[in-house]
Amino acid sequence: PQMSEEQEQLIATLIEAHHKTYDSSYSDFGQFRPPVRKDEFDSSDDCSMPEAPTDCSFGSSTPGESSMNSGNLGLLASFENFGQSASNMTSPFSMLPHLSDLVSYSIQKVIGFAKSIPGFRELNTEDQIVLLKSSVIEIIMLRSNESFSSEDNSWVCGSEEFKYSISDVTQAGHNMELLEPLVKFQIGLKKLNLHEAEHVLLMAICIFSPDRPSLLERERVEAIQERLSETLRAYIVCNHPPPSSHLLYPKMVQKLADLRSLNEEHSKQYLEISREAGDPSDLTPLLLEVFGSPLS
Ligand code: 0VO
Repeated sequence: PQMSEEQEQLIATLIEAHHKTYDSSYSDFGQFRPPVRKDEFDSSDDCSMPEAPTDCSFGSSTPGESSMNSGNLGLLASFENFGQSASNMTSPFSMLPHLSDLVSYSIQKVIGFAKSIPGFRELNTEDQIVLLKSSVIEIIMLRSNESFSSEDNSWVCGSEEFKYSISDVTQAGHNMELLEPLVKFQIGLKKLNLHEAEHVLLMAICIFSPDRPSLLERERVEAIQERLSETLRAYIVCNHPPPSSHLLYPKMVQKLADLRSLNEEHSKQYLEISREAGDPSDLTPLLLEVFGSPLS
């Protein structure tokens, strides 16, 4: 098919909306609560106690009792540690505050993107909320592909401190049951080498999924998704040269299926994290609203 003027305009609108809501310089990341990475080679928690105290009034200082002395220091260290853990133990997930802020910030950007998709504002408010709540983690997984590096399997958002490895996400409470398929998904998506038009259309198509539970007007959602899908197919035919265009559309549809399963696993793990998080304020009010609060 040839692309219509309406389809060209739709793509232009989506690309503009994405540019307004995705900052490729990641300049806001410094406003998030700072990332805290636990040292993998030191199992003891940080307790601001010197490794080898020069003066220790508790240690038996009699010469020849050095083995006994180190034993005392071990006990003392764990005792001090224990005393501090009243505040420390409540935060088992050191990366949670930072990643909560990052995802919370991303949710706001995704909402801004969704609102500028033609047809979204015309839906009833209930369906707008249903579509956003059910798709937002999928859109974050899609948009984060822009910072994902298949070289070292991490999300590179500017500086070293905003580079997120698998280990960093496990330090927010997630486990490999999510991270293994998530990283595979990122690698596979990267390999598709999507044009920007295809990337933004995929996100828009994902938001307008007519099979989300409890939609009031599925047909209207379906009609909008149909228009977006038709535009994507026309774009690929007209602008994506072979061989990479080969089976590109069905491969993109498969990515939407992968996202459903990632969404499901994320929901489970999020629920567990929100239960186990020592401090509820490690999360944000927006996260509690979108992904649910354990107290409800
Ligand atoms: C967004 C990233 C995100 C996930 C699972 C990288 C969840 C994290 C925490 C996660 C996994 C919670 C609570 C953007 C970029 C990078 C930049 O491209 C832009 O929007 O963030 C990741 C997040 C891996 C990386 C949040 O689940 C509720 C523990 C999706």
